[in-house]
Amino acid sequence: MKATATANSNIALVKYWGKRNEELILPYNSSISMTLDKLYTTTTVEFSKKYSKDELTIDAEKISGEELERVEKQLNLIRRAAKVSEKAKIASASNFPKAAGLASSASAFAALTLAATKALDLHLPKKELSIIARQGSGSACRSIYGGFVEWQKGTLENGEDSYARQVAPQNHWPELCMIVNVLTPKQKKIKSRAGMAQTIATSPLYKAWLETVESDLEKVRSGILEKKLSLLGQTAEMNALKMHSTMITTEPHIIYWEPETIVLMKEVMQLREEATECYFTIDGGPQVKVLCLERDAKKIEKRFSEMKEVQKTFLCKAGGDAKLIDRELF
Ligand code: 2P0
Repeated sequence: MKATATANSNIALVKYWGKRNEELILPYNSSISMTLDKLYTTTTVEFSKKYSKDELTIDAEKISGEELERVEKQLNLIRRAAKVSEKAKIASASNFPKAAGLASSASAFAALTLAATKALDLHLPKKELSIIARQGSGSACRSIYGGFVEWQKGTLENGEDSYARQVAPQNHWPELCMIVNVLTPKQKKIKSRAGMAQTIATSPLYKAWLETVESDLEKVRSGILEKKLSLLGQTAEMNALKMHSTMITTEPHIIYWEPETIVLMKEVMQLREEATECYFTIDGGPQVKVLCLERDAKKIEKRFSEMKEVQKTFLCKAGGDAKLIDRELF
C-alpha cells in the first residue's frame, strides 16, 4: 500500500483561467501546455492502519490547514474509488519554489494522484488519472502527460469529458526550449483559485478573453504540430497578456507582475529586435518563461542569468509522462 511517483510541471501556452464548476474543477476554456523536463515533484504515499490521520510533509516541512485539507480531499476521492478507509502518510518534494507561478500544484497533484492510485492497486488508464488529478488542481490533469498537452474543457456537468490528451509526444520537437527565469522565490499573495473567481465576478474583459481562446487554441496546436516557433510564440505571448489583462481589471485588481517581470519582458522584446527569436509567457506569479529554439537557448539563458533581476534559470525541454519510480521519500 505504498508507492512513489514523479510528475513534471507544465507551463500553459494557452492559459486556463476560470472555472465553470469550482467543486469538480471544470474550466470555462480549454488550455494547452508544454510539460517541462527540468521541474518536477516526487511524492511517496503510504496507506496503513498504523496512521490515525493523514500526515503530509512538503519539502520536509510538516503541513496542516488548508493545504493538508486539499490533499485529504484528493485522497478521499481515491480511497472511495478503491473502497478503503486507511489513512496515509504523504511526503512530497519539488526541485523548484512552490506557489511562485511555476505550476507546483500541477506536478504535485499529478504525482500524488499517480502514487496514491498505485498504492491502492487501482491501475487506471491515463484518461482516468487525468480526471482525478484535475479535481485536485486543474492544471494537474495536464501533467499526467509528457510533451504537449491539451486539457479539453468538456461540456458535461459531471466532468467526465474534461481531461487532458497529448497533442504531440515528448520527442516531437526536440529543438524547442523553455527558459524558466526565477525572479523572486516569494510565495504569491493571491492564489490562482481566488484570483480566477474574482476575475469571473468582476473583470469586464473576461467575456472578451473567452471569445478569443478558441482561435488561440487552433494557432497553438498548429504551431506545435508544424513546429513553427513564430506562430506558437506570438500566440502564446499574446494569450498570456490577455489573461493578465483580465486579472489587472478585476476589483480589487490582481497584479502578479513585479518590476523585475517587466524588465524581463522588455529584454525579450530587445532580443527580438536583435533578431534572436524568443517569446515570453507569465502565469499567476512574477516569473517570466521564455520560448526559443535550441540554437539560441544557451545565449538567451546566459543573457538572463547575468541580469541582477534573475536569481536562477532552468533551461527546459519537453518532459515525459508522470511515472512510478522506486526511489521512496520515506
Ligand atoms: C495555467 N494557471 O493554465 C493557468 C495560467 C495559472 C495561470 O493553472 O484552482 O493551480 O487548483 O485549478 O491549476 C493555476 O491554476 O488552479 C493555473 P486550481 P491551478 O497553467
